[in-house]
Amino acid sequence: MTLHTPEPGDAARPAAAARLVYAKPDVLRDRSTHYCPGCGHGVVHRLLAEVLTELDLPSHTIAVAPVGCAVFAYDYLEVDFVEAPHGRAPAVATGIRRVRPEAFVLTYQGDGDLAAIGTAEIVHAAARGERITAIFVNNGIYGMTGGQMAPTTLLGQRTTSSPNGRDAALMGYPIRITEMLAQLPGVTYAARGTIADVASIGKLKAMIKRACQVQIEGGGFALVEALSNCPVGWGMTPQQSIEHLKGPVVEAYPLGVIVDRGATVAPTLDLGCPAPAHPEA
Ligand SMILES: Cc1ncc(C[n+]2csc(CCOP(=O)(O)OP(=O)(O)O)c2C)c(N)n1
Ligand code: SF4
Ligand SMILES: [Mg+2]
Repeated sequence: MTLHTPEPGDAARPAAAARLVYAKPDVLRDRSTHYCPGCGHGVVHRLLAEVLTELDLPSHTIAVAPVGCAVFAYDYLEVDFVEAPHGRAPAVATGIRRVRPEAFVLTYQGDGDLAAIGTAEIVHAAARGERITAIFVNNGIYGMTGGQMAPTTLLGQRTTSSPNGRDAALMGYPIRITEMLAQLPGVTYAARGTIADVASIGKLKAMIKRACQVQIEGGGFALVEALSNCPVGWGMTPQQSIEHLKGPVVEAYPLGVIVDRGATVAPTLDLGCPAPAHPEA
């Protein structure tokens, strides 16, 4: 990025005004996205681009794109991508890990993708302690297909397939899948953040960075859930959706680091399980 260098007498632009406050990382392509106004996916893309750049990872990265609104992530992030069928990103990433042990392997999935059709894949990739960094964008709905109920949909939430609100007796309870996965010994790191406000975005970035560092340091499975919004699917303005995110959504899905077993520490619970071996680390 070229900065304006003030000339003597350039009163309109004093030297202090040329201080660089923020620069878009090159890995975030300079193009507009297909996301709806106010959608949180773009924020998560930016954080990923920043973290990959700060850790010097872009040229080593093989990412796996989901099916869902983020299906075009490969068009926005300048890293190698493989497109997985709906829900199968962890399985595809496992294959990449097997054949490219030196690569930095990243998955990006929505909640329909990860917590519904792909439940088996995420559970078993986590249980195997795959050395993968998984980004899970939970907006509590199937955004791409028209706002149907997902496993993560809040009780009482109206969706196109729960028009009277999600009823536990009929439709079951929301799944806190990150807490479920965190119990598995193969999971080195699991955390939940949100894009709801500036301070939270900073914390979410730190979580994503930690999840990437775990992989670099040879740890097991690392997962970051990003609570996000879907103004269109929620039937709200972007501002209303952010207020909803900060209120009922965060209440249902508490923020913070759920587990950090340390990259080099053998992850064990009271299950008598040995730590997964990562000979390539
Ligand atoms: C095997 C298969 N089943 C169903 C679909 C239809 N489908 C596409 S995206 C999607 C849901 C996406 O929701 P989510 O993963 O939460 O992503 P979001 O759009 O909310 O970001 C579904 C059900 C599909 N493409 N492939
Ligand atoms: S439908 Fe929802 S998740 Fe998809 S782009 Fe629009 S706001 Fe984002
Ligand atoms: Mg979703």
